[in-house]
Amino acid sequence: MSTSPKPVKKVPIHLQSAQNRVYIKNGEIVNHDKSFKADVYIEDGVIKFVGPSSEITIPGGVRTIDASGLMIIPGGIDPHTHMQLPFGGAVAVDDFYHGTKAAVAGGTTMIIDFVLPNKHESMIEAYDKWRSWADPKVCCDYGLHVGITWWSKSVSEEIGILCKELGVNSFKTFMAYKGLYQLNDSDLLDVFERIRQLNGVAMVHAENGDIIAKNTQRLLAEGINGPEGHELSRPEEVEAEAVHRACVLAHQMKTPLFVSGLTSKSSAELVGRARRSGYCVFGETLASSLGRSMSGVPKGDRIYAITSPPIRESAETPRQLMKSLAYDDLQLTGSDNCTFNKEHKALGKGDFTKIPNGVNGVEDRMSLVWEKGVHAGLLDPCRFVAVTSTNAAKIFNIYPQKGRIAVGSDADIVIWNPNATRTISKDTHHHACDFNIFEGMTVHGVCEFVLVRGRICAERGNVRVAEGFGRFIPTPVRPPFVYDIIEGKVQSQPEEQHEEKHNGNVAKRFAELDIQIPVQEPISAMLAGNLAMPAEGSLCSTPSVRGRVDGHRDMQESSFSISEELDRSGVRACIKVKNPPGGKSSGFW
Ligand code: URQ
Ligand code: ZN
Repeated sequence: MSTSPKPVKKVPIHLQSAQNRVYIKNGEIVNHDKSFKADVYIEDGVIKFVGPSSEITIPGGVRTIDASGLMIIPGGIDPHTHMQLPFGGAVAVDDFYHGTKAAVAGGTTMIIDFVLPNKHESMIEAYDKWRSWADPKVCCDYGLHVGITWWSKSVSEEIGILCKELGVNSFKTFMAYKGLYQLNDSDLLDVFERIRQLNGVAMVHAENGDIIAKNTQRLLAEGINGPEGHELSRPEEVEAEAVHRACVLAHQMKTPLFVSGLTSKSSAELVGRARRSGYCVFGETLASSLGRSMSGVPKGDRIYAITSPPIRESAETPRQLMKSLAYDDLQLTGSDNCTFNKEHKALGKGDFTKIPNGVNGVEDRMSLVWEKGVHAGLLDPCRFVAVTSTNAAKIFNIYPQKGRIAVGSDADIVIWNPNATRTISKDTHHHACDFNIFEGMTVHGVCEFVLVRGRICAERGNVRVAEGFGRFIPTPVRPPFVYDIIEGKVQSQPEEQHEEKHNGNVAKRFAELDIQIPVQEPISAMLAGNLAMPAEGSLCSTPSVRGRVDGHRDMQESSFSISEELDRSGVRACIKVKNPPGGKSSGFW
């Protein structure tokens, strides 16, 4: 048997102008399903090589970045932003330039924003308006969800055109904002049915708008008109009731449902139970709810943190929501970035219903999830990638173009320093807003470099974006990650993901990898070299990827396969569906 090493085929690199070629060496690549050491070569905005340096010859003139001790992760995808949204008598101050500059500064390289038509406004005219706002200004790629704020035959026809011709696959409905965006159950059923017919994804803002209206009337009549009235009008159960109802309505229509902006443990648990009952539902929580609570906030300062659903009072909520992300009761994080200046918020002095709703989050989401998740020992780095990038790419059907470090994927890349810290402040953030709801918070997890389609847009804190460099990214209908569940090919969440089994899984996984991490030792210490990453890399402890029921590679897995020896992705064969959607399940309450 030959003992001499196999001759290694060198990958020829054609000479190109240097500015669009970057080589990243000595880093730890972290995808949602595994992490491993490899170099990355980028050309023309696309990842052309992932592998050991021995397999590639880099000519001179290529920008080389030494990522020793750092992580190479897919750029964040924020599926929930409202740049320059006209709302509550004001216009959000983060326009598509400032908002995407802030996104890039924090390691997010794609946003998915919302077209929100006024009632009786054409969906397509509203879509064209948002495109005219965004296209000339975005510094990173973006997609669009479209809000269904009213319902009629013409709306039904227009969303068909949006799906078939205009690159939209997801539609937001509101159970709150009575008189503005809210739909009743009958319309929600029709909307969900139509979305299913189009192989789209239904989204919902789940709060009971009728209860909110009633409570608001009573609070104002009792003279409670300060910012504290906002959360009093919509306590957690007002969200949980709507979450439950939305899951049942969508399940009855066999429509996949994305519940956006969850703010409480009770709602997250409802989504987890629905998933374990076979419902095709995904849950998102937000930087604002993960990063802080309203506990101990003086009354006068509350006005600046008004958003809907609200940031909750309990200091326990951020950690509870992070655990829900760890257990896969929730699948991803957004920001709901919709920023207003102090003068706008003051419109609601004396009447909390007039405070424009919305806060910042798009710049700090990645660091907050790292700080409260990975550094706190609740998420492993792979799960961090899943909940900040990959799951959004899969749900909205742009994976693996987005959401993965792999040959052929867009070079949306963050070189992440897990142990560096930064202190969040309005004095240093890139938002257009004159305050920051995380002011003074010190967080672990900092971008050393951010590449947007191969262009270095942030380098060691220096942000150099190009207005209009971003592109609109169509989101095609029938995302396999979603519709394989609807069509009964995979289960939305295997039983063993749940909390009491999850902890066992994490301990078992670390034992298998022979990593003795003291329970309270944050995983990022492993990345800091105190605990060596196993040579073969590590598999995600809470896999968010689901293989096909026949055990073959998940169709979602990158078709740009990294050279075989590196790509031993731990795709899991899935468990056969027990209760197909709309089938025998008897509810999940
Ligand atoms: O409710 C939303 O998501 C939009 C209208 C922004 N406002 C907010 O409070 N998040
Ligand atoms: Zn929103």
